Amino acid sequence: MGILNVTPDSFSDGGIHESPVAALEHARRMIGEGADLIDVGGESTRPGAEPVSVDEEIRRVVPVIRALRAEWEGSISVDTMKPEVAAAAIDAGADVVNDVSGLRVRAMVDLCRERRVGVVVMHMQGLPRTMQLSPEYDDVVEEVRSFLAQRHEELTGAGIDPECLVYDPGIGFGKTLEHNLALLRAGVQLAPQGRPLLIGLSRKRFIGSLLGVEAVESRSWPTVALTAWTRERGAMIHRVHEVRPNREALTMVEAIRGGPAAGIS
Ligand code: HH2
Repeated sequence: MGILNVTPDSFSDGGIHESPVAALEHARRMIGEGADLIDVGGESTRPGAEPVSVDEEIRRVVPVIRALRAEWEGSISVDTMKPEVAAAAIDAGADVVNDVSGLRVRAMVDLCRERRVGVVVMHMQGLPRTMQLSPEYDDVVEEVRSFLAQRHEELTGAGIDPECLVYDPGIGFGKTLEHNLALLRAGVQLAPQGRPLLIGLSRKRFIGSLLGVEAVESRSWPTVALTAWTRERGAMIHRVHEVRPNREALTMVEAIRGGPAAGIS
């Protein structure tokens, strides 16, 4: 999953793909590098980020999704917590909703059921503006696992097809370094009912904390290493800023595992 942030303030690529033309170019590059899915976001969720209005978020994401859909048949997800934005994105051609709040708003649940889109259900403690102030858990792995299992029951109970659901522990969303490491260690056991696990760790702050580096660019190589490692722990979708090296790492892992890429000569 290639990340396309159409925002002025995202932590890694804020302001770079703000115009629809630049955003489309970047999407094409990521597709050329092997992305199966493009995740379009119009609101930064970095710690401390200010919320964006519905109209502004629609203004940012819809033209990009519409243009990308006109030329590409792959999956397009919209990274939003707002049902109004998700609805406009689906009308423009998105077929997956990536909701970092885990579909807290009932209208989002109804929309995803009615439009029968794919759904990424993520765990987050608190909200982006305050989530990193003092995250606390008794047992982070058990709490995230049981939150996702409970959401699975509730969402399928509300009529969403279980085949549409993908789960994500939400690395860095209301979690300390130790919490993130424990969740990565747990891997696939976090996903309910054998549903696919998505991991988003690309260039995140915990990598900088472990290595003692500030610049986000210094977090790219460790991201690639962790993509390979999380694949071994069962993750099936990897949300990344730089597609090529991560795709290459996955091709290597699949070849060793004897999986889908094994036939490549
Ligand atoms: N992380 C970010 C945003 N959306 N969605 C899922 N499912 N999982 C994640 O881990 C995740 C996500 C944060 O990364 P990024 O989009 O690069 O930054 P920003 O929120 O500042 O735009």
